[in-house]
Amino acid sequence: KAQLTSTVLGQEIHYFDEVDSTNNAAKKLAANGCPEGTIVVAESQVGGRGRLARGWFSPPGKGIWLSVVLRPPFSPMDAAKCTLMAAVGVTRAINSVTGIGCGIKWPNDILWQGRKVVGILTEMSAEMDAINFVVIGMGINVNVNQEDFPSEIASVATSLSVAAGCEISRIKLLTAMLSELEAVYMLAKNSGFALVLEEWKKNSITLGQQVDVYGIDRNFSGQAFDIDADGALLIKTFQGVERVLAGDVSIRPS
Ligand code: BT5
Repeated sequence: KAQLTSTVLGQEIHYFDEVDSTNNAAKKLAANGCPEGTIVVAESQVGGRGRLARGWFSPPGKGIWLSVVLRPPFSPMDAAKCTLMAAVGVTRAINSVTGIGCGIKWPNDILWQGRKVVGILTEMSAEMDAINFVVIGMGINVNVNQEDFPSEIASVATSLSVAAGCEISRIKLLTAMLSELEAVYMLAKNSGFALVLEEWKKNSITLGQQVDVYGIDRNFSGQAFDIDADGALLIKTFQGVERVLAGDVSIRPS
């Protein structure tokens, strides 16, 4: 805690050697009234979660498995933008600590050379028109060896240490993440999401690409060309422009 440069995020820290999911622990704390900026970190997760009940591989000591509790004055409609905001903060931190060039794949992945190094899972509790809390979960493969990934994700996942060719200090990266995420959050709170979304676009590897979209209720293909003010991905198809607020996108190799 002495090394923290953030003033809100990480002022209350819950550290676990092993936990089912840091998001689950953070949601419990948040429901019990913990302050904004509370974080949960774990050496390992035995029930790490992705979106749509998918799993998240979280081996001990090799990653940053982190959840942050925010109580933003945003509307519940802004939840999707919290994921984009987190992606911008994490990208800044990775760039400053490692210097590897990584890019954001809409909506919640950070990739290096086409492989996932970070996944983000945002969960929200809202009543009526107000957010009670948002939990932003971030999984960063920091020092995972390539051969340690389970076979089903070995071809789509990699780590920062593989990318950089050396071990990365988890504490340096964690403190950078907290201060960058805090800065991006302040920016969104004070000036709205426009600048955050601009920065997201600059770091995006999705825009300009041919993509296949696996939406909540339909699948289609087209060219991703922009995100709108809600953070939805805009895609040119033969039928016109489609707008996707939630779903999976795969980028076609060019
Ligand atoms: C995500 O979901 O990418 C969100 C992952 C969020 C994980 C963090 S860790 C801290 C916090 N606590 C939690 O319980 N969760 C959050 P999605 O886009 O649905 O991607 C999930 C898919 O990524 C899986 O189905 C696998 O194919 C792949 N995957 C699983 N573990 C991975 C890993 N360590 N690295 C790269 N890819 C992985």
